[in-house]
Amino acid sequence: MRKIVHLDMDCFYAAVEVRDDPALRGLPVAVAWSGPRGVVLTANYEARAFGVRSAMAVSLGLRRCPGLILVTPRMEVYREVSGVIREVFCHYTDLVEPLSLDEAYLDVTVPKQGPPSGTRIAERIRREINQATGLTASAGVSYNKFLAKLASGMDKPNGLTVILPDEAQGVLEALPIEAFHGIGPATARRLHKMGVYKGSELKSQTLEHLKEAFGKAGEHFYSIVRGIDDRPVVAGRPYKSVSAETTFEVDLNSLEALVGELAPLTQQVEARLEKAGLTARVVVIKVKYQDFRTVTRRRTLPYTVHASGALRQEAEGLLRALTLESSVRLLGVGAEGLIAVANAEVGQMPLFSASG
Ligand code: TTP
Ligand code: MG
Repeated sequence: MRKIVHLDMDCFYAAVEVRDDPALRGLPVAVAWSGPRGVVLTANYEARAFGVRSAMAVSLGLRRCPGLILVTPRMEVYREVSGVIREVFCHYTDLVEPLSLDEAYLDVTVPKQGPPSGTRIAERIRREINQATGLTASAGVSYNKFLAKLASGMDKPNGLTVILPDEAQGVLEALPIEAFHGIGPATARRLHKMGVYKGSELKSQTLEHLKEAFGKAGEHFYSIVRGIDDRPVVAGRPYKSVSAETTFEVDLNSLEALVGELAPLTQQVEARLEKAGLTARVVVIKVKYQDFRTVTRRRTLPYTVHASGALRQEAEGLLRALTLESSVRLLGVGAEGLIAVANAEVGQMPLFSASG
């Protein structure tokens, strides 16, 4: 049986800002790009107590928490801290799969040093991270990735949760389906319509039924609710693409209406690229018609979508070039051709030939 640890820094960007400016300690802080259309990247726990959340408009954050202190992101500092925590991980295993700057899976089945206990290794890693960075991390320990990630979120901040094999079934059965990683709001709504609100109810669905309703994702749901997840921890797996999509409550039937839905999607993609320290050279849009037929359009850019707003502009261009064949139930935006920002910054010139 494998020993998997999922580590996740606590309110990462905000924690770095409070660490570096002690005057902020104890006050509600959000990290956000400035401007009227700014979005909260993250908030500390003081701000979360007022209902301030990641991906929330700054304007709403200020309404919920009038005393909210806004800090501009310092990506280079977050990247540096990210490097430090990755070094700590490597003291224990080379099987480290980063998910973003502040989060990683570790396979510590055969650790390089330390006790042969996933729990005690996770404890040591949390302590070393704290000593090296002054920041806290939460950890989850279990026998697969899905359960380890679930566990790391159960006692945040600064917590450690272990899900043992004989506890997994009970935890999963009691879990509200929204809390299953990979079940988004649209899927959750559909499951609710099927009368499925928690794990035990998901578990009572047949594989055939779930496949019919959700395709390949349905098979995944069938497995994870049984605590089955054979995905290996793949060291340093690079992202191939980053995307965001939304299923509309009511199908849309004009390009204009679709264009109006782009901004939150491109902002999510931009935020995730930023978080991973990546930029992109290929923009993709995806449109799913009411009959589930899907079309995608992509464009390779002669530059990276570094500049804020570039992704939105390009996605809008691709969308406007479409002729809608019927009403649309889902819109997606993706970024591919990903490059580490560190490399892209060497120059604004394309790093690869335009045909690549
Ligand atoms: P998360 O680990 O999702 O959040 P967090 O570390 O701020 O808080 P938690 O204690 O719940 O783990 O994301 C890590 C960082 O990534 C976060 O500090 C800011 C950034 N981020 C964005 O830029 N946009 C987003 O939508 C999210 C969710 C995070
Ligand atoms: Mg985090």
